[in-house]
This record gives sequence, structure tokens and C-alpha cells, in this order.
Amino acid sequence: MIRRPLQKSRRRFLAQVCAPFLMGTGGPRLWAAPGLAPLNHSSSESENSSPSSQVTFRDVATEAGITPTLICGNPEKNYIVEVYGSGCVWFDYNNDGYTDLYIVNGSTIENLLHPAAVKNPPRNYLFRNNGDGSFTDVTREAHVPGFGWGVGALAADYNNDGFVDLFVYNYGPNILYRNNGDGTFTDVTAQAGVAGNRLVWSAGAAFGDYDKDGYLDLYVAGHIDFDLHHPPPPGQPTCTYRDRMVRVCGPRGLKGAPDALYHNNGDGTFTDVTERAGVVDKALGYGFAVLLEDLDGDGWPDIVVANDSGPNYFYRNRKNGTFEEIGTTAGIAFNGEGQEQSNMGIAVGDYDNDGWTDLFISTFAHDNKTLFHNDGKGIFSDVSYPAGLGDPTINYLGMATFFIDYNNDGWKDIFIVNGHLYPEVDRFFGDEHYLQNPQLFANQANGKFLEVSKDVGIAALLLGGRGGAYCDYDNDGDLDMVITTIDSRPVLLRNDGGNRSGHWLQIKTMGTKSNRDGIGAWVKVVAGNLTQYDRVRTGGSWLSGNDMRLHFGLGTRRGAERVEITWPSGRVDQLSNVSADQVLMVREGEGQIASPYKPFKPRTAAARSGPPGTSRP
Ligand SMILES: [Ca+2]
Ligand SMILES: [Ca+2]
Ligand SMILES: [Ca+2]
Ligand SMILES: [Ca+2]
Repeated sequence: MIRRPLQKSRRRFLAQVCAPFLMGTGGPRLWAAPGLAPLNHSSSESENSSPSSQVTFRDVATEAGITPTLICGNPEKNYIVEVYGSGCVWFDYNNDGYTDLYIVNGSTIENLLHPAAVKNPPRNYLFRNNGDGSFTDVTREAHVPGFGWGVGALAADYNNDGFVDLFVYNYGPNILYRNNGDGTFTDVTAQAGVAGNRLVWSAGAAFGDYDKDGYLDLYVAGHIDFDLHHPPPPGQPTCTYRDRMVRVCGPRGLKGAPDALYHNNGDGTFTDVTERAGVVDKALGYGFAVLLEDLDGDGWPDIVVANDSGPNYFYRNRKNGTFEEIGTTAGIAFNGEGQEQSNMGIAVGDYDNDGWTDLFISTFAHDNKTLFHNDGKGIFSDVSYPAGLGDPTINYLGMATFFIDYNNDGWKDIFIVNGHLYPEVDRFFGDEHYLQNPQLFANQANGKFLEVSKDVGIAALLLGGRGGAYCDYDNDGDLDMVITTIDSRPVLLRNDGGNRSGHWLQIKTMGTKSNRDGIGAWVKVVAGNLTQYDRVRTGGSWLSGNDMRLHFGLGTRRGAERVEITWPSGRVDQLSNVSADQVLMVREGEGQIASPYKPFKPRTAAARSGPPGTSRP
């Protein structure tokens, strides 16, 4: 494997090109909401908040009962399929107001070659959130074990019945589990027609309504076409990293796998429209994270695919059921120097609160991770170095990533799950390690980010990090997250102090004319001198799905003067003088409705009796 050598000159080049944009009068600015009275704002609210030393993240996976050891091939790692690990997704499968967690598990090549000989095959896990800090493994009664070799998952209500369904992508056929609404699921893959017809490694997916007919369509990214019976022999002389031979070969040199777009017909079936829609993956890119997201602001969802060892795709929605690929013109195919990167996960969010959705893409080690600023209408600039994200990310191999406002100050921060793919790096190099800590970069509200991994207590958390997703699982107003690790146990990072650092508002959308989840809805929150935007979505991150509730930090502001929701149907709902510190449930055309989200209950004796969860297994 050959990875692009780092170009040290890039930071100077970008600093010169981008500095005028990021500093001085051209920089991101707040604007006041005209004609609206403030809601008890303090005088200090407009000052930039420094990284809060009050927020810490604590691993509570063990005491929460989330303790499965995940499997991904042989720990020695001979083949590329053994190094990627698996992901997870947050969703409330039983609509009780406590968000549940599904964790995907891998397998081994031996298991797949000789299934009859396997007594206890690895399986996936559905953990029900008990609402008291504990989770219960309900996989068996819910009928969602998965099969074969699991890779990632996402959740969305594809049939608009009010129960969120589950899509699991695999090495081999993918699975669509329909939520029956009674705590069980049915495997409807065959009738839905979304299994995928090749034995490929699917490594990314997203639901979104690209033709705005009210039903969620599905895009699945293929990574590699891997022949189990004839795998590439490990340790070939051509398989190198930083001029040293590594055992694992690929993805370069292996056949890439095609992507697929499935149109939801609204009757429980999907049609593969990849060709008709013009999204054929002709180059057979090594696809990872996927987004269905309107990035050029024309009201129609575009498609973005992060490709490992190749240019990213940006398919612009032509509003007639077809797309055109404009990744190079849009500025996200390559980095700011015009070089392709090994793109892994995607964080999506408007980090500078200018109303345009930005992208942050995690990449391989020995390279910086890339912040693409949306300059407007879906044209992006690489601002990684001026934003302070260049140097601190080079020695890390980034996987799952997302924007989260961890300290509720109204500015979205960046979280990256890290972990190297090659066990050999510990022997070869002093500057790269197999186990790596996740990183948190605090948004300085001026276009720059500052690493606060140490301050929040995650710098010493050395993990084979892979998947990851955020969710305020304890409904206390600050964002928590889970990390899946290769050959080890998940980490559940509880946010302690985020809700004391600032007020918050979470918004859960319920579409009526639009799809039931409200995926694609664009939400504007005006609170004093701060206006924020976000969109309801699935996809992004890496092999994983974040909670679909939107979270807005409000700092010292005790409410929002205005919340405006533009639904995919085109309808706009407005709410005024919304109090902070609540989960606002909004139904399309009706406005606020009763929220099922409740505070945590006191812990049960059984939950309390678990061991204290401060250490990693
Ligand atoms: Ca639940
Ligand atoms: Ca459903
Ligand atoms: Ca922006
Ligand atoms: Ca929380």
C-alpha cells in the first residue's frame, strides 16, 4: 500500500490563501435577530467561551452493561477485511423516550468459509436503554442478530409507520429489519430488494429522500470486492506503509466495489436506480461514509461519498431524479492542494454558524484531516491549516467523526475516533501507534479550533477506535457518545458538565407530508445574538449513525426567540419564545407536540450493583 507523503508546504500555502477569509472582516460573524426581544440574556454571552475545563467525559460502558468484545478476523491481521472493525447506531426502537444502541459485530474468515463448524457465531447487539443508566441486551427477543460479517448500521423509518427501522450493511448481503412496533423486528431484505447482489464489503450508507416523494431512499457505498476463497497473500513486498512492509494489502491493488442507490417505492419495496439516476461508481472507488444532504442550498438532497485512496464524490441533485458528479468543481474531491486523500469518515455541520453546512473528513495517518468550509452554494475550501486542524491530526488515523457542541456554547466542536489499521506501526515508528486516543477540538468561535482532548479526559484513552456516534442517551441536555473498538469492548463516554456549561435545546422532528423522521428538515434556531442551523440526517460518521435529534447549545441564553423548520415538503413551521433545556418535539404542520423524552429514573439495585466503569477492559 502506498500512501501519499505529507506535503509540509501545504500549511503555508493554505494559510496565505485562506487567512484573509478567516480573519478580519471576512471572518464568521454573529448577527442579531431583528425585532425580537432577548430572553434574559446575560451580558457576557457574546464573549467567546474558552475551552471549558468543567466538561469531562467518563467511560461508563461497564457500569451501563455494554460489554461485548467485538470480533474482526484474526488479531494478527492478515487481510484488509480484518482491520476495519464495525460500527453502531443510536435510535429509540421502542419509542419510550430513551434512545437505544445497536452495535454491529464482525466475524472471521474461518467462520465464513466453514459456517457449519461454528457453534456460537458472532452476532450484533441491540441494547435497550432502561432510562436509569443501565442497558439490557434485547437482541434475541427483538430478532436483530445480523448474520455473516457485520460492518455498519443506520436507522430510519423507511415505511413511515412511526417505528424506526434498522439497516445493517455487511461483508456480503445487507439486511433491512422492519420494526414491528412491538419490540420485535422482521428481516424484510428480500421483499425490499436491498441486499445488494454481489459479495462485496459495504462500508457506508445513508437514508434520505432525494426525489422528495415523502419516502426515504437509500444509498449504499461499496468498498472492496473481496474474494474469500482467493484472498491476496499477506506481506507482499508491494504492500508498504511509509516504506516499511506491512502484512495487510489493500485497498489499492484490490478491486473496488460499486455503490448503489435504491429508490423507495413507498410500498415496502425499493428499486435499484443507480444507472437511471446517473450515480454509477464507474471508477469503483473504495467507498466509506455517505451523506444524502442538500449542500448547495437548492432544497434538493445531494449525495457525498468519502472514498479511501481516491477522490470523494459529490453528486449534485438535478431535481429530476438524476445527479451529476461535480466533486472537483465543488472542491471536495481532493484537498486544497489538489491531492487525493484516504478519506474515511465525514462530520457534517455548520461550524461557523453562517447558514451553510460544512464538512470535516477524517483520513489516514501521516496526513492531516480536512475541514472543508462551505463558501456558499456547495463550493468548498480546504481550511484545515488556518483552522488549526492540520498538525494536531497528522499522526492519527481518523475513523468515525462528527461535529458536536460538547460544552453547549452554541459552536459546534469536532470529535474524531482514532485507531491505526496496522499493528506493525508500534515497532516501526516512534510517532504513530496502533492504539490511539480520540481527539476533541473546541470551536473558538472565530474559525479556529483548539485541541482539548486532555482537558476533557480522553487523551489517555488508548483505543483501536473505529466506529462512533453521539447521542444524549441520558436526556440531560449534553451530548454523550459511544466508540466501537476493534477486537475489544465499546466505550460509552458520558458527558459530565456539558449541561452546566450552557443551556440547550434538542429538537425532534416528525414529518407528516414529509418522511416521518423529518430527515432533510432544515432547522434554524435564533437565540439572542446567536443563530444556528442544522439538518435532520442519517449517514456521515463512519460505519455508524448518530441520534437523529438535533442538539443546539445556547450558552447563557435561556431560550430561543425563534425556531424555524423548513420541511422537505417545502412547508415552514415557526415557533416563537421557546424555553431552553427541553427536547422540543415538532410535528410538520402542527408545531410543538408532547415529547416522549423524559429525564433518567433513579437507578435500580441491579443497575447499581455493576462494577464501577472507569477503566477500559
Ligand atoms: Ca428506547
Ligand atoms: Ca418503520
Ligand atoms: Ca458554515
Ligand atoms: Ca448527556
